[in-house]
Amino acid sequence: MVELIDSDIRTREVLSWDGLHVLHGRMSSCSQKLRIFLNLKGIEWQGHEMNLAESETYSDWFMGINPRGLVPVVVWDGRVFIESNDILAMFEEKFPEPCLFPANKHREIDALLQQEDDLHLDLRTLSFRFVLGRTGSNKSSAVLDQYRGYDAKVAGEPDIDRREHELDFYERLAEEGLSDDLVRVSAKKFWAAFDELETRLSASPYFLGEKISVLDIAWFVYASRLHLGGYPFARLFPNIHEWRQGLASDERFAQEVLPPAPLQELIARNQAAWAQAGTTLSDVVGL
Ligand SMILES: N[C@@H](CCC(=O)N[C@@H](CS)C(=O)NCC(=O)O)C(=O)O
Repeated sequence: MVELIDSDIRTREVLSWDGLHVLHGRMSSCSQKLRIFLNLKGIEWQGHEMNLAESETYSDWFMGINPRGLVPVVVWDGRVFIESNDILAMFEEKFPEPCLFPANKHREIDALLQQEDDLHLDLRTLSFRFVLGRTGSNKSSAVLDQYRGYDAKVAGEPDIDRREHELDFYERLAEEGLSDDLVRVSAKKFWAAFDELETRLSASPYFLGEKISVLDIAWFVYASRLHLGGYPFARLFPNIHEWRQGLASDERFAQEVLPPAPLQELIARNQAAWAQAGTTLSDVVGL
């Protein structure tokens, strides 16, 4: 569990917030996963939406509660938690009903959630290019330098590794954009993961059997994002297609992955233009 200790927390005002607060991003996949989880558990929370396009999570204020500059963050009666998968596990322990981490499957869940976390920057790559239509960086070098330079700690230790990971992504984005080659590398990793998930879904309606688990939530978020980007699930992975559609008919899932109206319009415009130019996700990756 990644919980900040008192000396890590520089934005002291959050220590006096009452109740459960979630700092999140509307289109952030980890935030969507957490919101769906909270919906299924029926847990009440107060939201603080961060604008990722404007790099709000790199501000002094936000870095004072997450030295990694990432959403989601949970502030709960003066305690500050980061890392979405750890946060889900904590809520499972405190709110066991309905069970979303089946007791006998912890090892499998850990492995598949780790795989999901490892694919995070690949999702961002495909998402930026085929959902947001963004091929350049939204973060200036001044913003990145400031982010690198924070003397921020997690559990009292310098925490530069996670930031380096983000910096690599954004610096490469600024220098090289999102080339077809980069997109293909990311899509290949997803292909391998989906191939495995498709097989699981041929044996049962959900990834771990008859009941929805945290894995369905996590992968629903990824599949929904790629669906927005034009990923041809119906043609390539019919079980995943049906499973995603089934979950999307539940408002507790659907409302959290729905892009705001202006983004929906942008996606529709971009998809039409890419179809005409022969540069959709399927065209570029050769799906
Ligand atoms: N391992 C972290 C990853 C969190 C993460 O990467 N969050 C992204 C949004 S999904 C973020 O805050 N990005 C900020 C940005 O790119 O400006 C977790 O699971 O909480």
